[in-house]
Amino acid sequence: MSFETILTEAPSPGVTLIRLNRPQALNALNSQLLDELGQALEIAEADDAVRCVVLTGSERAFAAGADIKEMSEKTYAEMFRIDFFAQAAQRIERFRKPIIAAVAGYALGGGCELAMLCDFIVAAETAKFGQPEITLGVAPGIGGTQRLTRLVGKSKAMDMILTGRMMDAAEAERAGLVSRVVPADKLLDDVLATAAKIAGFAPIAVMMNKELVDAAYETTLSAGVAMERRLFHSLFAFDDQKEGMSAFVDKRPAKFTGR
Ligand code: DAK
Repeated sequence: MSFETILTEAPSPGVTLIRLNRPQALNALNSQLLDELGQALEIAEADDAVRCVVLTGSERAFAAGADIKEMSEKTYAEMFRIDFFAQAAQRIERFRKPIIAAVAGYALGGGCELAMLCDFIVAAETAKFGQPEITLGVAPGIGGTQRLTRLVGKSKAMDMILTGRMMDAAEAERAGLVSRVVPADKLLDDVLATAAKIAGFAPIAVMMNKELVDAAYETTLSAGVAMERRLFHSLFAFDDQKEGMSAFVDKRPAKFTGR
């Protein structure tokens, strides 16, 4: 399928790369882009061969936010009726395979929220994160107040959201917003290698690991630990557990089959 506002590629077996592609608007998220992103994720979810997705933008911007030009004239009734952004956000929330954000340049407003919807963020040294909605007279609307606060804590989240200031990559790493920072010219190679590594593991185990980490945000500690124990037990029902452990004992690389 061909899209206009995103580009999709399969750079290595098991990996789908999705690039946001509205360079004229610093990849601002308009309805078409969110719709196409949702469709690309549907395709990746349905294809058993896809094991990991990388979401990226350009050197200048991951995404500079929701498209202000598209949003500016909308009324309350329209926003409510179309349930602005809800479908796209929920599509990513329920995506069951790992999705990594590779962020260079601006990740602002909805762009920062989109990155936070991914499983983890790898930042180029040029990355700049922010929730500048306050400067437009609004508030974050795709989970920014909730996810940023969980990731960086109340003090820094309040500082970012109430002032609209940007955080550079080093601060974002110190604060726990991003998993690591890499030189800008290495960003994509680094993240694609990470994705290829994940794509080589036992797919059911990968999906269960993702589900378990996500559960840490939704459950109590005891319920999360109980769920972890159960899923750990359940992994012994798969050939891939036997293969992974035998390969270790035999000192050879494991060949996972997804069974
Ligand atoms: N929307 C539309 N166009 C944008 C844009 C955006 N967010 N950001 C940049 N552009 C466009 C600019 O208008 C410009 O287009 P032309 O004027 O050339 O036609 C082009 O991209 C290049 O931008 P600049 O000329 O401004 O480039 P600079 O390098 O000078 O500045 C900048 C880069 C990123 C600092 C600046 O563009 C900027 O401040 N952009 C806006 C950042 C921002 O405020 N983002 C937050 C948007 S509000 C909700 C869901 C979601 C949201 C809210 C509610 N619900 C479900 C309820 C989300 C809201 C937001 O994200």
